Amino acid sequence: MSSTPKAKLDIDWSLYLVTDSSPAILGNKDIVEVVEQAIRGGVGIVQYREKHADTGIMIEVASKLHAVTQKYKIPLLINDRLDVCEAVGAAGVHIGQDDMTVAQARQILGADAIIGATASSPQEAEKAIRDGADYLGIGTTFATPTKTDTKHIIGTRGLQEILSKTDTGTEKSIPCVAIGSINASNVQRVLHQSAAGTNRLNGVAVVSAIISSPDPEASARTLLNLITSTKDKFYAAVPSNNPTITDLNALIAQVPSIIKKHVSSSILCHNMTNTVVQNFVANVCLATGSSPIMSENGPEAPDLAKLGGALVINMGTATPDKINTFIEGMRAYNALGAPVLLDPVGGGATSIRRAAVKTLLANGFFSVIKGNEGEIAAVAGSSNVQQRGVDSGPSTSTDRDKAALVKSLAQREHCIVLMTGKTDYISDGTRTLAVNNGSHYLGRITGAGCALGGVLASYVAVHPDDKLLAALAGMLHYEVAAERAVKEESCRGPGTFIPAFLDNLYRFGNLVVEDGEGALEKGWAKVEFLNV
Ligand code: 3NM
Repeated sequence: MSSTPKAKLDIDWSLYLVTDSSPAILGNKDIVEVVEQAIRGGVGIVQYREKHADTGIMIEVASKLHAVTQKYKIPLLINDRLDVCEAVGAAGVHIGQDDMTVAQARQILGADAIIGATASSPQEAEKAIRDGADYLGIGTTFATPTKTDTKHIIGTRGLQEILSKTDTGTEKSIPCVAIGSINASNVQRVLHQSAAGTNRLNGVAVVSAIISSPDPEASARTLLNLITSTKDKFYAAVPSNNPTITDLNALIAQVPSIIKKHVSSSILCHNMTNTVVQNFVANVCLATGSSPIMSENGPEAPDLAKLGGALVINMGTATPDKINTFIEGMRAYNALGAPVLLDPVGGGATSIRRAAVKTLLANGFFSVIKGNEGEIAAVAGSSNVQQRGVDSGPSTSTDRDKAALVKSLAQREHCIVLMTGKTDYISDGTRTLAVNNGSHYLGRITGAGCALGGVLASYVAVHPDDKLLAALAGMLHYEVAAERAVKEESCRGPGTFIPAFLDNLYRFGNLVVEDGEGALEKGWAKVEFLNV
């Protein structure tokens, strides 16, 4: 076997190309040319996969591919066929679950060969690692027409389970790439949602997203840019480089400085919200210190996303057109790693809205998901609360159930989840808090929940390092202002509450700016950590 073109450690796993020469995928293009174009677009490793050709033809194609990959100094692996690998001096092989074992391949090819294995469960992953695999191809992520005999479609949740097992802690952690219907529209979500703590995908493997493309170089470049930007601005709720504050007093002590930062920020709050509440939400944003824009024009989202603010996607009064606009907005903000808040208004009310929630979750990722109990249950897919319109129906869940649901959804979606109600529950998947501030008048006016969404989004944008803390600061700004408003003499009911509330959002924010902690009464934050 000739020398490995690149040391194993040097491989860039971000974008891994698997070939397919069938006419349905390749069309009438030439596979060797397609591979060269893809490498120019940023592919870092190539696997020659051919299930039907004669050995002689395979060796001919493989040696041409080997010449190309050597020219660009990247490794060529051969799917399954050790004989072809040895015949052309390729860098190694990829072994499927139905092929020989990694240990057998290692015996034949030796220590220098790169040997990868397919795994669709934690058990398969653990075995491949024990047997000495150099990397894992994990999936099948989503159903794919490219390979219909796949055993398991595991989704991003299944990837996450496998990734949690690939760092053995003591011995080694090995590179993992996900495979199965991954393309430009879902690659960022796959990277984001599959992460298990700091165990993350090293990249993705694709066939049709590049091989079927009329312009393989451009498709590879687009994919690589999306992958690199997601890795750079990885959107985990709690960044690994930031110690998380887990002491309640220490957490609350940070709140005034975050309110200060927000009040003087004029940070952009981009609302794609429902037609009932637009004016009120814009006024609440202004009163808390953000700068609202109520744009529902999808094509202008990429420009707005560059301005450092946050996007709110509020599903109330949504129509099919608006769902497409939401997707355009979400993609623009996801691409820059900027915060997106989902308010699934009425998400549990009708089958159309439940489907819309699924569509949104499938097309991007959120930093915050907020809603009432029925809405959060609908997002979790565990809806046993039938919503009446946009209000939550009667609940049969205990406080513990609600807190546990919020925490598990936060873990699943890798974001902050807030369930509003008499007690609000908020979690980042690790820390879960109950918040008992606020006023019953907030339940008597329209738009109170929607406006809170706007406030949380811009708070997360001013303090992205700890999104739970940022959202808590936004909630406390909002709910303490409501408490102060009801104490005003002018506040005699829901109608007079609205102006008193806007005044107090503004005045409380300014008071914190001027007096810091001095503005706050003892016990002002009715917050507790929950052990769920
Ligand atoms: N292996 P596309 S799925 C080659 O799950 C292959 O092990 C899979 O093709 C597995 O990127 C797959 O076109 C095909 O969906 C992936």
